[in-house]
Amino acid sequence: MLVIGEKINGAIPSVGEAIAKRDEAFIRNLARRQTDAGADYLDVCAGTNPDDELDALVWLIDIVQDESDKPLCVDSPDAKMIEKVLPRVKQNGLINSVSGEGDKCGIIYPLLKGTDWKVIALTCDNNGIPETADKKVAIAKGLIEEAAHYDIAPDRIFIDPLVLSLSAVSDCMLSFMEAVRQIKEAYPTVKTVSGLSNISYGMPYRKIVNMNFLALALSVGMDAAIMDPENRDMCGTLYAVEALLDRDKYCRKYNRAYRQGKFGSK
Ligand code: THG
Repeated sequence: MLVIGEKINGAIPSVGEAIAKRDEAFIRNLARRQTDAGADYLDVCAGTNPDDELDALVWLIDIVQDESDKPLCVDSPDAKMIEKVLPRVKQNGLINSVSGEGDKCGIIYPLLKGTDWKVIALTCDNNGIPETADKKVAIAKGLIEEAAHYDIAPDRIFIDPLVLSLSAVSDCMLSFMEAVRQIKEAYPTVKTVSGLSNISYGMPYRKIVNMNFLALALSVGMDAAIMDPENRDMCGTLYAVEALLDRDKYCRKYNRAYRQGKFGSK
């Protein structure tokens, strides 16, 4: 499974502060640590202040790609913002994100045409985030079919079925898993991705819920997670579950990661 390092996100209070102060060393440190921890992509999200988003995102992109060789996951709720900052990115990575809302496809998909950028596609539209698997799958299919008009093959698309919070919607994990299954059945080469922490919103001891979310999502074939690559419990879960699902012959990766100190007691 691919790991998208989540830590460079202005919505995290300490990071938002560092962005406001333009504290370069703080951001470099996050980029370095996530790279050393084995992240495949580094998410960069300027966060909550729309007046400063363009300037902040360009600043983040410049620093992160100077510090790390990892490709970026360019994260903004504003498709026009992604369009503006993309020329600044040196190595093709992952756009986070497109969805069925407004004209996002019309802005984002042309950016991918003729490149090897990949894209995260959220299963939401102008009606919001659907609860049922059927509606998630219908939106995913629409986003994949629309991408084909721009010569974007399904293997460049990571569908994010947007899991809700378990404390509010008690079958949200079941509909998430059913959506992943149906999407993969319809498009065997399409990828799937999720953040790991929405599920436990409003619950105590969130990490136990998040870890088990990862395990169940891996069991239906989730391909990538937006997560903290330095979270030792989550890394342990990831390696153990991949081995349990026979994706790690002779548990070699599990054993190596343990020897490298990626999980286990310190
Ligand atoms: N899907 C897509 N993009 C996304 C999300 C998603 N982008 C934003 C968000 N959700 C994923 N990013 C974060 C970033 C930080 C945290 C949660 C989600 C967070 N971090 C804790 C902190 O830094 O304090 C630490 C968490 C830990 O140690 O595990 O809460 O769903 N496409």
